[in-house]
Amino acid sequence: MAELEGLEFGKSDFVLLDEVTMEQFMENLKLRFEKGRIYTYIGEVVVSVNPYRQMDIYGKDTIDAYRGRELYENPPHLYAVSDAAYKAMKRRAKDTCIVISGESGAGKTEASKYIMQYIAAITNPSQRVEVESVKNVLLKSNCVLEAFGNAKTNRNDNSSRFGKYMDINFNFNGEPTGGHINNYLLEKSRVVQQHDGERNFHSFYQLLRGGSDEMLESLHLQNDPAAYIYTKEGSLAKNTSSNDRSSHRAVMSALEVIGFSPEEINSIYQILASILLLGDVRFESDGESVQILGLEAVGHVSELTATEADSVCKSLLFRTVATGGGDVIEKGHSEQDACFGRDAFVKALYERLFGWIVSRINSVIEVKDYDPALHGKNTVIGVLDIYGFEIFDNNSFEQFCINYCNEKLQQLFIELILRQEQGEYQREGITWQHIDYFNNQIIVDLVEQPHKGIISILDEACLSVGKVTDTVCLESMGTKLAQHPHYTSRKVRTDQKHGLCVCKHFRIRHYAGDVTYSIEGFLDKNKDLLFQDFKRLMYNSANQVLKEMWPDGQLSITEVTKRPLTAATLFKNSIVALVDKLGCKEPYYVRCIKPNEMKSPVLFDDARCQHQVAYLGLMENVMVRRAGFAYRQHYARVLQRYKMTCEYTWPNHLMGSDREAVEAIVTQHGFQDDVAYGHTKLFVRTPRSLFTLEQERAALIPILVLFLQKVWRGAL
Ligand code: AD9
Ligand code: MG
Repeated sequence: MAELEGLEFGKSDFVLLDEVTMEQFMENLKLRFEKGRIYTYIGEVVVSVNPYRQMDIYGKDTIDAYRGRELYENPPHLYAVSDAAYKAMKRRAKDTCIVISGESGAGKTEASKYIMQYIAAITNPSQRVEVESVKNVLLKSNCVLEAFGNAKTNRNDNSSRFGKYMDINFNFNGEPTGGHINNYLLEKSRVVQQHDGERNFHSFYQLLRGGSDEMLESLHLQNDPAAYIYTKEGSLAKNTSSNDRSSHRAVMSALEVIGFSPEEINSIYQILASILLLGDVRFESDGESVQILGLEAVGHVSELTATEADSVCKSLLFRTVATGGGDVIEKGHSEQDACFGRDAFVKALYERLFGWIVSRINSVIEVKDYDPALHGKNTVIGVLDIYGFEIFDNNSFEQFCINYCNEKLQQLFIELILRQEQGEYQREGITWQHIDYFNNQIIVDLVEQPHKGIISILDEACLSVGKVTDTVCLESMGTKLAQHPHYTSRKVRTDQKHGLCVCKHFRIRHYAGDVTYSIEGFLDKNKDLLFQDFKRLMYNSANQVLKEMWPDGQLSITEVTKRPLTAATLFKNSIVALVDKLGCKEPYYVRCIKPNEMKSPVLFDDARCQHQVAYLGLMENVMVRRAGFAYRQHYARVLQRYKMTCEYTWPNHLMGSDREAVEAIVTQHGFQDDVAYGHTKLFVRTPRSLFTLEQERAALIPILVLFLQKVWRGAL
C-alpha cells in the first residue's frame, strides 16, 4: 500500500481518489508536483511529471530503500517499478519490459537512464569483473548514443531523434550478462536542415567546440560551428557551448571504455568532418555541364574517406544508369540533381555511421557462450525509450512516422493493460468486469492498412513509373480517405485571381490531438533514393570501417534491386516487430507528463497537463484498476503486513493456510463483501478497505514499539 507520505502530499496512487473525475485527478497531480512528488501510481503504472530541476531522489540511499521491496512499501518511484520488473524476471524467470511513453520533453530519456542506473546498482553484489564490464558498457552507451542521436529541438534541448529499445540479458543469478540495442528511424534529414532555433545533432558541435587543435587540423576543420552550413544555424543556440566541450571529452572516453579502437574512433570523426565539408560544396551550371565549387573541400573529403578525389567528384556530378537495353551509361546531373545527390549522400553517411556505432556496441555487449543447459534460462528486461508524440508548426514525414509509432504504442498499452488485468483474473479464478476504452486501432489502420492506408498510398505513388508529385499523391489520398473520420485533406488557395486551390496539407486526428502535415517532401523522403555511385564510392574506400558500413556498394548497377522497400514501409515493419517483441513480455509502464512549455520547475500548466492525462488514457487506466480490484497481493504478504491487526493472527496464526489467516483478518475488519479470494492472492475492490487496515496498522506500531522496548528492558 503506497500511502506512506502523509496526506499533505496528496494521494500516492490515483486509484485512491475519492471519486475518479478529471478534476480530482488533476488536483492530485498538481498538488504532488508542487510538493516535489513527481511520481504517482496507477496500480503498477508510474505517472511521472518532469520536474525540470535536479531532484535529490536518485542517490544510493534511495536505491537501498527500494531494493527488493514491494511497490506499496515505499513512496512511488521509478526504482519501485524497476525493482518489480527485475523481481518478476528473477523470481519467475519472466521476460519483462519497461515502456516509457509521453510527448517530447516529458522526461522519457531521463527516466530510462535512472532505470538503467538502478538495475546496474542492485545487481552483481560480488562485483564480478566481467559483469561490471557489461554494466559499464551498457551505461556508457547512453552517452555515445545521445551525442550522435540527440539534438536540440524547439521542444527539448536534448531531444532523442531516434527510437531506442534496449534488451538487458540476465543469467539465472539475476546478473547482467549482456544486451542488445535496437534503434529506430534516425531523423537524418536534420543533418542537412534544421528548423529555426534548432540544432543539428550534438556530435557536430561537440567535435567543433571540444576537439583539440591537433584533431581539428587533421580533420581540416575550424573550431567554429558558425563556419559550416550544416551547423551555422544551430551555432546560435544559447547555453550549449560549455556542454559541448565537456560532452566531447565524455564521449571520447565512453568510446574508449566501450572498446572502440583508436582507428575506429578516428574514422567516426573523419566521417563527421567529411559531412561538414561536403555541406559547403556548391555546384554551378554553365548551361551545358555542372561544375563543383569548392574543390579544396572535395580534396579533403577524399583524404578523410580514403577515396580518390576524382571518384568523389564523379559521384557528385554523374550517375550510372542501366538503360532498357541493358547498357550502362553515365548521366550528368543537373545542378538541382547534384544538390539532391549530395544531401542524400551526407544523410546516408550519418545514418550508416549511427547504425554502425549501434552495431559495434552490440558486438561488445552481445551475450557470448551462453549455454542454457549449463547456466539456466537467460532472461531479459527490455527498456523502451522512443521519441514522443510531436506537433510542430510544420510537420513533415518524420513527425508522421513518429506519431504513427506513438499510435502503435498506445494500442499496445490498451491491449496489455486489458490483457494483463484479464489474464490475472482468469489465472486467479475471478470474474472479470469489462471497461470500455477509446480504441485507437482505427487510426493505426488509417496509417498502416494494406492497400487502403496512408503508407500504402504513399508507396504506390513512389513506385509508380510516371512522375507523381507530392500534391498528386495528396489528392489521391484525399479521394481514397475522404470518408475516414480521422482524416482530412486541407486545400490552400494558391491563386487568388482564379481561386485555384491546391492540396498541400492533410490532417490526422491522432489519439493525442490533431496534427496537420505538410505533404512537401513526403515522396522524396519515403523513396529515400541514394545513387548507387555513392555506395560504390564508399565501398571502395581504403578505410575498412567505412567499407564495412557500405556492403551494398559492391553491387553493380544492373544488380541493384529495382524496387527497394520505402522508408515508411521499413519503419512500419520495424515498429510492428518491436510491438510483437514487447507484447510477449510482462510490461511495466512509465507515463511521462510535461508540466509546461517553458521548461519551468514551478509552472504546472493545467490545460496542457489535462490534455496529456486525457490522451494517455490515464483516467480509463484508473477506472480499470478500480472497476476490477484496485489491489491484489499474495496471501503471505498481506498476512505479514497486517497480522498485528487481528487477534487470530497475532503474533502467529493457527489456521491451516495463509489464505485462511487472511480471511480471518478481512472478516474481523468487516470488509468481506469488498474482496475476492484468488488462488494465490487477495483481491480488494475499493481502496478504502485497505486504508482501514493501513490506519489500524499505523496506530498499532507505536504501541508495539513500546511493548517491545519494555520486553527488551526486561520490564515485562
Ligand atoms: V524526446 O521525446 O526525446 O524529445 P524526452 O526523452 O521525453 O523527450 P528528456 O528525458 O530528454 O525528454 O527530458 C527533457 C529534459 O527535462 C531533460 O534534459 C532534463 O533537463 C529535464 N528532466 C526530465 N526528467 C527529469 C528528472 N527526472 N529530473 C530532472 C529532468 N530533470
Ligand atoms: Mg528522449
